[in-house]
Amino acid sequence: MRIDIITIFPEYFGPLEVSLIGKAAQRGDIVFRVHDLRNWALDVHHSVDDTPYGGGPGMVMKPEPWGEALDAVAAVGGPARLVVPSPSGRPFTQRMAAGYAREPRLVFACGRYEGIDARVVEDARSRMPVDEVSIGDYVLAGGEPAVLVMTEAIGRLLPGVLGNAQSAADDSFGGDGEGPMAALIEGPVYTRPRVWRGREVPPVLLSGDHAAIARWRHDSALRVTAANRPDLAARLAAGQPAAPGQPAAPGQAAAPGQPVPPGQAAAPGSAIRGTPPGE
Ligand code: JD8
Repeated sequence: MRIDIITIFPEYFGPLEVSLIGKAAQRGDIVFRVHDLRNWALDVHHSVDDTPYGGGPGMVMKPEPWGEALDAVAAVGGPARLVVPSPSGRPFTQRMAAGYAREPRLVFACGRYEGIDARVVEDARSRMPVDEVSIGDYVLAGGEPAVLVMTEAIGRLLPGVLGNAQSAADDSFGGDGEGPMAALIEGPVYTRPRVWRGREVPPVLLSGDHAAIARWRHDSALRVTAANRPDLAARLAAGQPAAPGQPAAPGQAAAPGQPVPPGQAAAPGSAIRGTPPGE
């Protein structure tokens, strides 16, 4: 798969050389091309932003550099889907990550400031499929961190990138956003030593009884899902383990989750895997 990224901060994408994704890129399983938008800012000052029509705070990204950049990037490397991170986009889900992992080519357009002049996406839609996507309900300063998040979620689903295909399927939300784990988040995990600071690993995990272990893990997953994700638990109870946050149809909002009553949510960090030493 080929991934092009257009940004005013190419240095932001250093992390793509690290870890699982970095190794996949070294092998050529993913080809990353990071482009500096200013290469297409053709005025003397290489400006990429201007004041918003209608007034208001901040600056808006000018359409001309984006138009030139997208024309140039789309002209090489075969047909592509354009993905534009935006706080007002459709929610990015595991199901979308799985769909993107099957595309031969993605182009990500990273906005900054108050966003990109809306005509850029309109214009691009006349030539290629375009998705405006949000990675969550919080406000970032630009699209770059969203692209790092999405490329990691996509990259680890590519054939050969994750050592063990089963580990993707067993993930929270499941490998493709379908299947039995689609609406469950994972329970706690343990490694040696068996007793650490007086805390024992649940004995069932040492029992060798694989059916009992599978039951325990499923129960743990249900418990953590109920405590931390009442929205997912409600879907499970209704017998609709659909991918979370997935709208029924494009442009239609997903069903809102129930808020967590104070005191009902698990304590911060409980049953959530902490950072093991050396990572
Ligand atoms: C792209 C500019 C910042 C957006 C004013 C300051 C995604 N889940 C997400 N939250 N925020 C973004 C996101 C934010 C962005 C840009 C993505 C480009 N900003 C602007 C408009 C309002 N802020 C995002 N994916």
